[in-house]
Amino acid sequence: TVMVVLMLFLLTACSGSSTGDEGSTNTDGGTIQAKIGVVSYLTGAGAAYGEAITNGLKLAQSEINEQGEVNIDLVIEDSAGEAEQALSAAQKLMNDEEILAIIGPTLSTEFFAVAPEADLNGISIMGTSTTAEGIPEIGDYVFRNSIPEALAIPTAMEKAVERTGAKKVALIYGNDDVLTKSGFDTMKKAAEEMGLEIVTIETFQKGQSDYNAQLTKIKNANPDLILASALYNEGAVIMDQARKMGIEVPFVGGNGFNSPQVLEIAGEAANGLIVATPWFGESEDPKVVEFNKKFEEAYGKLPDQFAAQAYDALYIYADALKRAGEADRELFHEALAETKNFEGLLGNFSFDEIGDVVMDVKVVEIKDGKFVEFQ
Ligand code: 1QQ
Repeated sequence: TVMVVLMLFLLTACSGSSTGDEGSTNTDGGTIQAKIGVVSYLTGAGAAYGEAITNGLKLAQSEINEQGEVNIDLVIEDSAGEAEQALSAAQKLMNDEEILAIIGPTLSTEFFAVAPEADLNGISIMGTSTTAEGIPEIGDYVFRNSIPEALAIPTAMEKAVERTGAKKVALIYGNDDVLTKSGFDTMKKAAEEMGLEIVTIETFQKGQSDYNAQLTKIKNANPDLILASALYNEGAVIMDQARKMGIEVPFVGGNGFNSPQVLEIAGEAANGLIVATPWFGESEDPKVVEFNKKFEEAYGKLPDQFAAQAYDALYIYADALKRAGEADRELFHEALAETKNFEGLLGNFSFDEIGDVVMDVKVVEIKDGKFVEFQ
């Protein structure tokens, strides 16, 4: 009788999973099936961030699924860079019982609207590009694999000051975005701690196209270095207009500048940008070389930091899913939180106790129209 009961149990379990009425705990022939929801900035002024992210995710997805242990279905929603749209997209995803966990949204501004809801619903959510202060602190189910500005910016500033001997700095930041404000707070604090003289602080808003007033003040204050906290669109235009006004000093930027779009928009005016990142595309690490090759074959261009972070993020999810053993939100959450010493494109990665990143950061600069390692 024990055998019969066991067989009946196995039969029901199997038929349950193959017809899909087990919800998110599908397994198919030993392969763990899972649906991951993605909220990404795919249309509008910052769409290149979301394009890179979703391309990185899709490339990882095809490799992971080919390996066969898990099979991931991505359900991708556009947030247009807007907190409200990000929230309604995420709510739609969270209402789907089959969605195991979420990746995104892209901007910290959006993430702060979405992550508390995911946390309340017991759904793990991971930012792959969100670098403002306070992200993992939102809750137990909230993670990121992007380097916080609080770590990245001071690293870039120290290197820049070391090489240039800068004493006077000017600050410029977008005051209507969570990330650009947070990056500014970090810049100001670091400047004070480093004993730098802040000669002026200027602000701008999203979509602004003329920075003449701000840059005139900066030029007159004669800084040795400009600290800029901006997304790529505004940041690139600021650099372009600064160079046209004869401001030649280097810029230290926040994470928003880690996009090839800066070069695309500002061209030669982007020379002299210094920024911290975990990603260096010219690395000879075989994993990076292979990723570059596959990415270029698939999308006709080289990957950037945002693509690499997203690619690693899906592998981190797949790894947690394998350890969870089934696509169950609770088991997945426990396994994800235990991620330690994951070896990705961006090097060795672990979560700390609150779901923030433990990883190394590099400093790069734009020189002769190219991101190179900062010397
Ligand atoms: C944030 C960022 C942006 C640059 C992501 C694209 O770091 O909003 O946190």
